[in-house]
Amino acid sequence: MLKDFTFIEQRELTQHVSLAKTSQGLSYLVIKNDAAEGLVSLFGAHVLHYQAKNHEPLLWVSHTTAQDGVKPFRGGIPLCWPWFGPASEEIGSGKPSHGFARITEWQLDSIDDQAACTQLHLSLHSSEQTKAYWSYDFDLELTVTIGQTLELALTTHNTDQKPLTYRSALHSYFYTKDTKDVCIRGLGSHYLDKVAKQEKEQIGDFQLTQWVDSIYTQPEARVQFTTGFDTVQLNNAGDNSVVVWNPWADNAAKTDDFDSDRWQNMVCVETALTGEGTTVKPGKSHTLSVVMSYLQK
Ligand code: TA6
Repeated sequence: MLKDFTFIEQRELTQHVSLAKTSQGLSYLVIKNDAAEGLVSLFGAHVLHYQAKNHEPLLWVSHTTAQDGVKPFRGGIPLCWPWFGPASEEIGSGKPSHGFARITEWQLDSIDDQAACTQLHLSLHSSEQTKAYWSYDFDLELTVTIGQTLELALTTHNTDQKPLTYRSALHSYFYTKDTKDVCIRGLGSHYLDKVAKQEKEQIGDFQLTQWVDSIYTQPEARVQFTTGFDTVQLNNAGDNSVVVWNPWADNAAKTDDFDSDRWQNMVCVETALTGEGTTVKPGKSHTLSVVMSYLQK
């Protein structure tokens, strides 16, 4: 389990899931079943750790991440919702980057627990607190399935009387051996290079050689990448883009919760709903999901 998280108490909920608390008062779900182990914070419904038997950890978490229930964790799978990046003028200035789902306490609704597969059901419901950020009524559900694969499904239910448009990303930080080991395929050809501030065409597979912050707008449903430990496949659904990010040395050094000496050991490959996002009619729902699996060596 992640050595950066020290629990002062732990209580069994099911055969493979316990509820742990830290001295900062945050609650975490610790999962250990026959196939894998995982760690999910109720703050932000944030998957922080997943490690399948006979594999390295899949996710990267900064050793200097905040754990204060105010700042979002740095690493794992932050849930960017109901917007991606800075809030638009329409939403209003001064709102948190990547939305408020990752900085809000979620509730655990239920656990489906089997020997080699544990499914957590978490939810976040509109409230006075959320309406300070975003005026809509909504129910947001996250299902996390921990087994030989890691699956996340984020479902937005529009319980308002008017259509809502949202953007989102399962902002996954993957653990890599080194930048030179990263090769990504299935991103499609067109992307928005946020570093160069240009639209570009991807020629061949993606190699990680410099600061990258790119939104691929025509990805295939299956994106595959190498980490130096494994070849990982993402089966994405409900998305309209995949975001690739690595801050590189200078930006990592300038970010206090980002390890300045471990930026070479991560790459973000994000299942995302960016640009126009998607509009959900009153009473309807939309799901953004990813299945993460290992391809045989
Ligand atoms: O997904 C890439 C990105 O939008 C980058 O621009 C960078 O800001 C990254 O997300 C991390 O954002 P955060 O708010 O978590 O520091």
